[in-house]
Amino acid sequence: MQKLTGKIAFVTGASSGIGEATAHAFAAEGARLLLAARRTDRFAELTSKLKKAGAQDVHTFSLDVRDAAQVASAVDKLPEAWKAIDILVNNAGLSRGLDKVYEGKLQDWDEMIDTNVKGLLYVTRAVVPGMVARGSGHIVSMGSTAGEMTYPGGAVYCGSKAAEHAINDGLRQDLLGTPVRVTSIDPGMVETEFSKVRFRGDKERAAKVYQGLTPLQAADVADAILWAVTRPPHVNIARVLLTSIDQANSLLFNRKQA
Ligand code: NDP
Ligand code: 8X3
Repeated sequence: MQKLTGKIAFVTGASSGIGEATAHAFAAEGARLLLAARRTDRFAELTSKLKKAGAQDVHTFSLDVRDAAQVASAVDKLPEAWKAIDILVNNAGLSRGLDKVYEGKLQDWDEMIDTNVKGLLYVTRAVVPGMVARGSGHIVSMGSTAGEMTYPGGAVYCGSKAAEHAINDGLRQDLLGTPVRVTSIDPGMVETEFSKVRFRGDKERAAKVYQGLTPLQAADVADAILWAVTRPPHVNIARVLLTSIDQANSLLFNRKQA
């Protein structure tokens, strides 16, 4: 029997990077995948790959996690067969810019806080009551080394991930006495579209982030997520902090000169 046979896993931000890799890891274990993002044009090809990889079924929909009403309605209107969500992966997130706080752009701050903090809360609020009512569930949220240690220019993104840590810990406390589990996955640098998004499509600047070192890949993080959700039901993995061998923390890297 595969580890997640027939389990419904809802992954936000499944159109790229860690979310997409998590969908692949879960597909290989026979999960039923509920995938959401804004760029739904990516989902047709992904769905067919995931089914080939072993997903029992795939249901995709458009979702902007920043829109509280849209989140509540999307979860409420899920087809009956998809309502009993077993695993929520709160993955949708982004950074914008690398500016000093006193020079930062208000639009960038709003986007990061609305997505990484408020969006995570909206999705959690919509999904978790069902888990509590059914007496089973697991919420995995994407934290970061950035939430542990702030780096120059990253104050607001780092603040949003520090907030994720607090919300993750608070949620675990609030769910104590239920069988619902709560995990934060906290990677260091992962090579995804993250830096391209941060620098608004500047590919050269994005590539420099990973220059001279071996970063984590999305599949490495998906592997940690899969591990956390497949522990025995009485085991709650509170946090997993993982970095590549070339990173010690938010500020310390082993970068080879070109
Ligand atoms: P990507 O840019 O590759 O993926 C981000 C995903 O989030 C996309 O699928 C995007 O989909 C989705 N997303 C962004 N905004 C929204 C929104 N408003 N509503 C719905 N979906 C949204 O980056 P990663 O895979 O690297 O990032 C995934 C998570 O991992 C983030 O929370 C990030 O902070 C975290 N993380 C990343 C690290 C890294 O170094 N890459 C390290 C530590 C944590 P779409 O645009 O189609 O909506
Ligand atoms: C993403 C990792 O260090 O680029 O959370 O902020 S970092």
